[in-house]
Amino acid sequence: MVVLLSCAACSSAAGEDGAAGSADAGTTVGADQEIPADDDEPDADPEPEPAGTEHLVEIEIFQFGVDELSVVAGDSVRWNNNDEIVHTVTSGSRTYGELGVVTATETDGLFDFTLDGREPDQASASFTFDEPGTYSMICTIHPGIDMTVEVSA
Ligand SMILES: [Cu+2]
Repeated sequence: MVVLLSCAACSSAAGEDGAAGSADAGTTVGADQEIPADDDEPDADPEPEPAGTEHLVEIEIFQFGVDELSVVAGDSVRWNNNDEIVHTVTSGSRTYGELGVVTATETDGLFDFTLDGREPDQASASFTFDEPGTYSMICTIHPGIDMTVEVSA
C-alpha cells in the first residue's frame, strides 16, 4: 500500500518528467500526444503587448502602411515618411463624396506633424495615445492618405 501511494504521488507531482510521461503514454496514448500541444499554445502565443509599446506606420507611395491600427492606451504610434516629399500626419478626418471627391476636411488640433521624407531628422514623429477611443488622421496635403487608430483600455 505504501509503495503504491508513493508511486501515485510521484507521477502526479512530476508532470514534466520522462517517467511520468511514459506512464501517461501507457494509459492514454492519444490524450498524451494532445496535452503537450495544448501546453505549447499559450507559450507560442505572445502575451498582449505591454502598454507603452511603439507601433510603426510607414508612409510610402502616398499611403499609410495600414488603414487601421489597434493599440492599447499608453501606446505610441510612430509615422515614418519614406516618400521624398512632405506629408503631414494630422489629427483629423476627411469625408469623401461621389467619385472620391473630398467634401469635407476636419482637423481637431490633437497633433499635426509635418514630415519631410528628404530630411532624415524630419521624416518621423510619434504620438502617445493615452485615452481610449477612435482616432483618425490624415495627410492634409494629399487626399486619400487617411488612417484610423483604435485605442483600447
Ligand atoms: Cu501627403
